Amino acid sequence: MSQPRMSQPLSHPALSAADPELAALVGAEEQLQADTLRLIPSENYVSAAVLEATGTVLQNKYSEGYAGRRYYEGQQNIDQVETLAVERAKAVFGVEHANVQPYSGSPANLAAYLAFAEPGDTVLGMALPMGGHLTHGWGVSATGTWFRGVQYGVRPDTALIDFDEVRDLARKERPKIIFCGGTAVPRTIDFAAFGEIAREVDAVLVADIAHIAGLIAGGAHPSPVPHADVISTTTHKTLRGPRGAMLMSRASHAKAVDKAVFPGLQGGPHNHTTAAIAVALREAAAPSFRDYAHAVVANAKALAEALLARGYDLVSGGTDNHLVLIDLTSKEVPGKVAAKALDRAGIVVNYNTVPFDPRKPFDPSGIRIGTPSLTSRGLGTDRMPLVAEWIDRSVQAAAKGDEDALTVIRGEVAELMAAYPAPGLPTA
Ligand code: DSN
Repeated sequence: MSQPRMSQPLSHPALSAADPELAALVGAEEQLQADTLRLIPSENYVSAAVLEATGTVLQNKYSEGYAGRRYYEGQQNIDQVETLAVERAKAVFGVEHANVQPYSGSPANLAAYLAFAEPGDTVLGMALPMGGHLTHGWGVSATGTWFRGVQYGVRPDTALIDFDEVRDLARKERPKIIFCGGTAVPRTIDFAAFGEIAREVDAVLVADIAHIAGLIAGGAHPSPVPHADVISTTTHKTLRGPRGAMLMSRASHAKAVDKAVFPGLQGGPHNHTTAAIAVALREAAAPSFRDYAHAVVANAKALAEALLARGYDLVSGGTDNHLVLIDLTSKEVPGKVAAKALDRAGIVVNYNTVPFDPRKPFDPSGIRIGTPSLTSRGLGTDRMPLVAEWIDRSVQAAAKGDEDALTVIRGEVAELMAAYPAPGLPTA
């Protein structure tokens, strides 16, 4: 494996001159992202163009308000940047309204609460340990303390969302908002079923598509547009944009959404991020992005098959999207032990709860993996058996405490990844 270039970053000359210590850390991170197999399903590599947009002088500008209605002057260019992002979001997702200002996913979801509920109101969302998100009303989040979070889960036998439970809870609790979507859901979200339930109880349906936005944009997952009142998404996962977020809605909800984001929750938008979102959306509109989205899913399915063939238990038995949730109980290796061993082997994952996990969230039974990043580097289905083999060997090494085996795998990983240059990273 090549050595980290701690003292000789290949790029960022101004940063290197002004702050060599920080520049070295950036260089080391570039090396790490180049050498490793990054399997965290919420991460990706942005293109060089998206990366450049985030580093522009647009970050010098304040622009509270919206295009044509700002509280600061000098918006000749910023208004156009934001309008481009908004129009591209509307076109890519087929929505009537888009707000591109939320700083990230959690503020975007909080803005949805602000727009459609009062403190103390009941909201219905998927429980975090079942695959949901903190901001869907989970207790330790502000959304579960300022609002009354009621949570649905998955069926014990199939690990699929239990729509009988969702419907029963909705009828009984009459939530103001229903959230669907999550962070560890390996199967297609049935937006139509959620929409029907939300309409029956007169709730606002918020589809949080953060994980699958790129798949939806590329036609590899059904769209929530006909069914959801509001769509919340981050922009940096499968969508391959900068770290940011968007709220999209029907025209009838546009005012409420915009007012909640600004002035309700946020101050000035991050214009450099808005610009990078616009670039990412242009990329997402290209025919090649459809290929990318479908390749992400094909890779995840191939990886799931290869893991099943090696005797791994997968939550729900496989995947329909970019994500695979592995229950390591039968391997007798805790998720955290496996994740840390995999990290030492150059394979970056996160430990994760599995539905009905008997272990604690900080020391759960599973690991969560996904294929957005490796697909961005050009790995195809033919490589997935090898990825599964590395995971298997690493888990076995973790069980035996075999550090030498992990070092060998790390070398193999770095060698293969060198053949697949990562978008946006300097090439040595
Ligand atoms: N942190 C994100 C994830 O990894 O899924 C969700 O917010």
